[in-house]
Amino acid sequence: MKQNLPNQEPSRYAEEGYCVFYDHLSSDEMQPYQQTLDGMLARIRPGEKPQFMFEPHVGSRHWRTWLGLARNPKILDAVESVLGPNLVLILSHFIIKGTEDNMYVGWHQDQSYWLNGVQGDHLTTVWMPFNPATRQNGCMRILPKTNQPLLREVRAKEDDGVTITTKEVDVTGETVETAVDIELQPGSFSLHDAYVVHGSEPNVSDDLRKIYTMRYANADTTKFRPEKWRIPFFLVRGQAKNLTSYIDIRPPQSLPDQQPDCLLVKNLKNGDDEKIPRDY
Ligand SMILES: O=C(O)CCC(=O)C(=O)O
Repeated sequence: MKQNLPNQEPSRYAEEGYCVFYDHLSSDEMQPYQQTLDGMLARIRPGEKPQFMFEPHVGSRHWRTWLGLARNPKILDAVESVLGPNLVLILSHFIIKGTEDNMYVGWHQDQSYWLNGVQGDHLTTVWMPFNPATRQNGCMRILPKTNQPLLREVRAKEDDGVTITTKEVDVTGETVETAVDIELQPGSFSLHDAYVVHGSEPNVSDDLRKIYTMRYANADTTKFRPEKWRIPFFLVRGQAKNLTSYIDIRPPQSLPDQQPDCLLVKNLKNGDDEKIPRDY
């Protein structure tokens, strides 16, 4: 199979729709996070699915750890290089693929999932591996330059209880030929635009594929609707003139003492969320 090389230039992010950042965090920096994630995976109960560990920076017992990672200055410098200086953390999610779950991620645009609470053309995802992400274990595949700021027609996909994608888009075989495999070691990460089309194949290796995603918005150009979002927005850097309701975690101030009071946390406490693992 032909291998297309990934873009490493933040200055080409706007055109390509993504960029990789190699070796930004050391193995010493990554290790505590890898250990924390492994503890979370060890607590998964029978019938629970690791790919549904949504919003750990708010809902998990390690929420402060994940909130801390989301404001890591090295990560925010990369995000700032493509979104500008005023940054809001909107979401996070572990996308873990098991060895036998056959989970693939269909071609999609992230923005089509978020319109309810976040609208804007300057949204990005940090896609960060906690073990090597390879073609064999189903690393993300990006279709470069598909990031025109418009939403493509989506095909609603039945929620089969396994997939995380329920809104897929059609792409031609010719476009798929241009796909770039985001193969990365821990310590490296990529950023992808919320309009760029991407997906991934199932994991056919003997080990889990462990990815964390952190999603950010440009605070100036994004329209936020906190009342429609089940977790708080967090200001991580710069200013947020367009956003009145948020939790300010800009370094060097300390992280909140209390787990944020929000719909997600209420649902988890009441057992009203049927997908997120109970004790993640
Ligand atoms: O991790 C993957 O395979 C896909 C990632 C993805 O869809 C996303 O981060 O938006």
